[in-house]
Amino acid sequence: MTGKKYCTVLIAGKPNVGKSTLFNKLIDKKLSATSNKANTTKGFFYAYKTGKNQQIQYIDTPGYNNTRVTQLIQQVCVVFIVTTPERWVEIDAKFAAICQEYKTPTILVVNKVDNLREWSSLETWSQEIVERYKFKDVIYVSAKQGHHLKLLERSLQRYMLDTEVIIPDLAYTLEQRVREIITEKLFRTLHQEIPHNLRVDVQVIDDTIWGFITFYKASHKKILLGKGGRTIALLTYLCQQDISTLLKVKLDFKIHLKSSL
Ligand SMILES: Nc1nc2c(ncn2[C@@H]2O[C@H](COP(=O)(O)OP(=O)(O)OP(=O)(O)O)[C@@H](O)[C@H]2O)c(=O)[nH]1
Ligand SMILES: [Mg+2]
Repeated sequence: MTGKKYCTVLIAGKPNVGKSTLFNKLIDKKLSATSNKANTTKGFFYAYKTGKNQQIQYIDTPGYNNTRVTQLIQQVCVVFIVTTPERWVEIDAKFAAICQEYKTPTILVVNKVDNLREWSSLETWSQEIVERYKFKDVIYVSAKQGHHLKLLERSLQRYMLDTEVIIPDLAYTLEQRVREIITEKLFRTLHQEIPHNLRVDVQVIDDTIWGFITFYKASHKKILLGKGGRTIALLTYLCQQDISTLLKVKLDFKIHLKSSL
């Protein structure tokens, strides 16, 4: 044995419970887009947190309704089922039952406890779920504030595998990172249904990063532009800020709207 440990963790849960916020905090990077709109995350994100003698792979997911999620349950060491206080619904129960069926250890992660005013019933509520769905542990966290994330990491220790291999961090391309930044700003700036109906592509041409946003309805173009071009200017500004933080240098960033009418 080498003393090195490795673990893979699937982060699952209903839309909007804070899966991506938790993922970004755990890996200490802003990788996955977050917003207060449901279904912001469209794909899967894989990232590693590498310590001196251990490595944890976290996987952010687009929600329960995906066959890949079900496949991953069978491959990972642990599943975090993320929920918010006293919001446990049938779809959570169904997913927890699938994890039980595959005998994959699950940890109940109760997020957004910073919003909680009344704690008295939380313990009874969570204990009932823990017992019914055979969760190995329950951890109350605030992903946004970064509270209790160490407890969460600690809860993984007994599921770590002994392995010699330390895998280098998966490098997402600049285009992939910028695409996620633009997606996040679209979700944060526009109304509920619009970002779901846009396509984002990124290309680096000479010294400029171009974000191509394809729209499928004339009304969406109007909304993207905003009055006197205000919305697109705000979007460009917000993206530019995150891109500068990411690259540590200022690269020119432009948005181009493309019609698919
Ligand atoms: N108050 C509070 N808000 C949080 C916390 N974690 C996440 N949020 C907010 O909850 C909203 C949803 O967060 P996301 O991380 O995008 O949620 P998600 O589960 O990945 O959502 P989908 O990708 O749409 O499934 C965002 O507005 C976050 O800022 C938390 O610990 N406390
Ligand atoms: Mg998400």
